Amino acid sequence: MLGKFFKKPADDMGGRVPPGQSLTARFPVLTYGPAQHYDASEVVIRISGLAGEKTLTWAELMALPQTTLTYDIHCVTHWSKLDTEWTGVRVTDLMEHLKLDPAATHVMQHSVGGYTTNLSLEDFTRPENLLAHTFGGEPLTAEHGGPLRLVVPHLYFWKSAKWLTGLEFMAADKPGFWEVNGYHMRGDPFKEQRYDDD
Ligand SMILES: Nc1nc2c(c(=O)[nH]1)N[C@H]1C(S)=C(S)[C@@H](COP(=O)(O)O)O[C@H]1N2
Ligand SMILES: [Mo]
Repeated sequence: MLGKFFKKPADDMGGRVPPGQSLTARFPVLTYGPAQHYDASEVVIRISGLAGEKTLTWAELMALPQTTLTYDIHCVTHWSKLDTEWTGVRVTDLMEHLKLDPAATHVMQHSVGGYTTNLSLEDFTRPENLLAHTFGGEPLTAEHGGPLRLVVPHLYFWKSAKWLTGLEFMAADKPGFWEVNGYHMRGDPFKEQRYDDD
């Protein structure tokens, strides 16, 4: 028993890998529907709801501080990938340029093609979250959400919208695309919040 107690589970890297996940060195593509192909010059992020109406162009986003961070990502389809490196604008740096109504409690991410996913304001404004345009030092490919996607690494990866087009600030929580279809409203991988009854 003692031996078992002291032995780390084979592949959880000392607690870095959430329950039910396997490590992959590959970078699987998971998209509902086709990938979206468009140029960085066409990127416009529309801010709406309880942060006023505002648009941010690619040039405006590139003029904000750029941050490179390395962290692990976890997909609800049971793969995790360690030490992925992303560059982009921190959500917290973007928020400094928005006038947030104190009534805002949640955010809906909107994408080209209609994909949406919801976050609480607390989950959205974590310091490690990025509006990312670069992966491992290379421009983010279309398959992985380039030119610009959100990366929210502490939640399952469906909470990170590819081909981001809008951030809608809301006074209540509302399910996005997969949440309407039975996925959990929050999606914490360490709590295995996969489905809405987890
Ligand atoms: N716009 C959009 N964003 C999306 C998706 C999608 O289908 N459309 N899939 C989500 C899911 S389920 C996952 S696991 C990740 C996958 O990102 P990847 O293809 O870069 O691995 O993107 C998320 N963001
Ligand atoms: Mo996913």
